[in-house]
Amino acid sequence: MKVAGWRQANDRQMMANRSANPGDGAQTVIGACPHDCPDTCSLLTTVQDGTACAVHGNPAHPHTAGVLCTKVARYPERTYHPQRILHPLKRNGPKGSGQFVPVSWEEALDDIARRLAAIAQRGPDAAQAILPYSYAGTMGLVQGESMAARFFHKLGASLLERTICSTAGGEGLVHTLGGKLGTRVQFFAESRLILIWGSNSITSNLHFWRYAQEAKRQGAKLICIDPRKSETADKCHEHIALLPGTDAALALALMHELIRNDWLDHDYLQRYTLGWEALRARALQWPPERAAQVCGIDVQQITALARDYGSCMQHGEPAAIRLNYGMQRVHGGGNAVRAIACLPALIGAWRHRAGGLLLSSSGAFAAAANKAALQRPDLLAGRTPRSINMVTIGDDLLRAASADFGPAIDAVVVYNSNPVAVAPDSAQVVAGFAREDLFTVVLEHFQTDTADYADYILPATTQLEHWDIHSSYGHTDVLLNRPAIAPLGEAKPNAQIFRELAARMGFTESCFTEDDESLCRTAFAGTVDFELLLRQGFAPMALADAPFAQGGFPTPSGRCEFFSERLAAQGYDGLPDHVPNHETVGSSSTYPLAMISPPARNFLNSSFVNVDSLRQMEGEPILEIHPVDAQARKVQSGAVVRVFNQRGEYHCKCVVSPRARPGVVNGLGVWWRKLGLAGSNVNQLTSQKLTDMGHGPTFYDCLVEVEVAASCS
Ligand SMILES: Nc1nc2c(c(=O)[nH]1)N[C@H]1C(S)=C(S)[C@@H](COP(=O)(O)OP(=O)(O)OC[C@H]3O[C@@H](n4cnc5c(=O)[nH]c(N)nc54)[C@H](O)[C@@H]3O)O[C@H]1N2
Ligand SMILES: Nc1nc2c(c(=O)[nH]1)N[C@H]1C(S)=C(S)[C@@H](COP(=O)(O)OP(=O)(O)OC[C@H]3O[C@@H](n4cnc5c(=O)[nH]c(N)nc54)[C@H](O)[C@@H]3O)O[C@H]1N2
Ligand code: SF4
Ligand SMILES: [Mo]
Repeated sequence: MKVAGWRQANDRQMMANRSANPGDGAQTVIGACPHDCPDTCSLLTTVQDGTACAVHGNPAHPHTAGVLCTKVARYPERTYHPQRILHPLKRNGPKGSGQFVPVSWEEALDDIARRLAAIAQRGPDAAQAILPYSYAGTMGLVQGESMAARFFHKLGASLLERTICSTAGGEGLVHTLGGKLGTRVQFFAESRLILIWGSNSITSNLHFWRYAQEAKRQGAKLICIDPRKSETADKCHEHIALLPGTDAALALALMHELIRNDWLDHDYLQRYTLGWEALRARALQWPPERAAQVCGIDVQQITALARDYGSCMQHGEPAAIRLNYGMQRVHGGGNAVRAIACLPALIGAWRHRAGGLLLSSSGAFAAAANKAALQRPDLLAGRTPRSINMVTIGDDLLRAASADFGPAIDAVVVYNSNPVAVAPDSAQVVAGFAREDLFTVVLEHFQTDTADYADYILPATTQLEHWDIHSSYGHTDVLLNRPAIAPLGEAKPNAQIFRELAARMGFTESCFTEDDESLCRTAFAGTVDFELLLRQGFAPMALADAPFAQGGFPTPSGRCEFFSERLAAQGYDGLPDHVPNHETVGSSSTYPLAMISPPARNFLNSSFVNVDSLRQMEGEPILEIHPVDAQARKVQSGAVVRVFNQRGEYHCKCVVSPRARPGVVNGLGVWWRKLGLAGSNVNQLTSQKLTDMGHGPTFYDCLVEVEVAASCS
């Protein structure tokens, strides 16, 4: 088999990567942070005698500036974790019991290939009973969707709608600005007013926060718009604690005030936007009094925010908005992003490089990245498999075959994801993965909640052990990751595992033998200088400073589309509007509290929960509750509470705190279920209902009730 020599080749490459550091014998290897974080840091790994001793931020990379977050500063602790999976494992107990025995790679891969082939050979399109389930455990283009996508395309497996994070906002942005594009992150340092909207930047976007702090030092005003009084809200000049899912109402009321006071850039509106008259009429239906009621905030907070935002550009001072995905995990998430994305055009903020808005910069790489070359959709050869939405995996694993659905899902191959912990409505997800007749393969570093349900766990390499190449959704540089150490134990890169499975399935196309370094070269071939990446680890994309200073929106009309013909043609309202939550506060007396579950600072989704030093910093799974709501329920800080709704119950420690606003409780982080207090996490309560656009999840659109747990009262 051609692929057999991969490890020796990898070792040779790794040795060549190290730049000698004379004196102490240590070497430094340049890499990239693989995690699902907008910052995509450039890493420097110190290697001594084949062991990675430390990982630092690369001072030469402007966005990283030598600084890493607490989590990845502990990457060696995660990599050399005593519970790292280093050998293939085969289940030898009931499903979900977590009992496994080591097996050889030969035995594991032979059996997996045989079982997948048996499903695929049942008949035409039968391979759709096989589902790949993957997300952003690594954001790398190679260990993400390259060889894996080729494998599943050739097989004709079901496609996966990768919707679990950002599709609602992504669609909202695309239908307004034309792409996932916006203000370049470094120019926030020159802004005079920054709205940090649905983003706890200190936790989830630290390197943006550096630029915001620089602006603050230069006299800029920072305003945080977030139901939770987050660590970022603490450091801003103002905090607007609106109810979850009411951002579009706030944005429309801001427009109302901009119109009423004529804080508008009429020239920009006339030249570069589409549908202004219609949006104007819509916004005039949203006086601040109406929005204040919907948002659960004071009228004056809205009028003051409008004055700050509207008067800025009147004085020639740029105002910029940092949106993050936190505010689009509700029913109206797509509309909310659309409404907010209209605002900069009203005041002409795009004219300045430090004005405008940033939700995601990933569109900057769209033209340069050779995704089709990496993923080879042509291997489908005319077949059009169904798509399964990763948000509704709970229901879909339990669905029987039907004309509508197609075959039942009989096999799942999970990589770069932990669905049993991160997908909504855990009761259904767990029941699905617990099916004795479901064949489940999990490629992992650790025995996660999902791996517990596997038939086979295959040991995957970490970022220190493999090649990869990265774009970013926070900045606009491409980064290369070189392996710093040899794979631990018998671990293999995802791409290698799929190469070896492809060989066993008899896939003979030459694309199934392309090695990882070559895949890295393929990713940006012809657009990014690979030699530069090899030398310094990062390469900036060539982009305009102020993308929409003179219009040029990549929408069908070339304008900022307040009104979207494309959305109207799909049966949507062509204008942004406030779309109430599925589970609106006040609509249920049984479950009167809204629960949001934003990221914990020391975890990254469910990654790092098993790293002891980081878990110790987080302490225990907690629920923040406002003193008034706590008193009404006689719960005190430190008590174990039962948080419950029609979908299930979750036990955690209660923290009575003004970080929670009245009527809203905050369950922080996606804990591993088995490391929580009673074997579950917040997703026991969240629903599989979808967003208005993009088929996204509604994690923060969830009503609950809270009481002191019986065992502790
Ligand atoms: N430390 C850490 N960093 C992370 C992550 C992590 O888990 N931990 N996750 C990573 C991932 S996957 C992503 S997608 C990115 C972005 O991840 P996001 O999930 O966008 O993370 P945050 O920036 O914390 O934004 C969430 C903020 O939105 C607030 N929020 C919740 N509902 C609403 C609402 O309806 N309206 C408004 N205005 N605000 C609301 C929350 O209280 C929270 O402070 O961050 C990444 N970075
Ligand atoms: N309640 C609630 N739920 C949420 C969220 C929330 O805010 N609240 N956030 C949502 C969001 S924004 C997201 S993006 C999703 C994230 O969901 P996921 O993308 O599933 O993220 P993680 O939980 O970090 O799980 C990633 C897994 O991939 C593994 N991994 C990492 N690198 C590799 C590799 O190279 N190879 C292999 N085989 N495995 C690897 C890690 O060990 C880890 O177990 O969760 C969502 N779930
Ligand atoms: S998780 Fe984010 S902040 Fe931390 S090292 Fe990675 S890219 Fe940088
Ligand atoms: Mo995410």
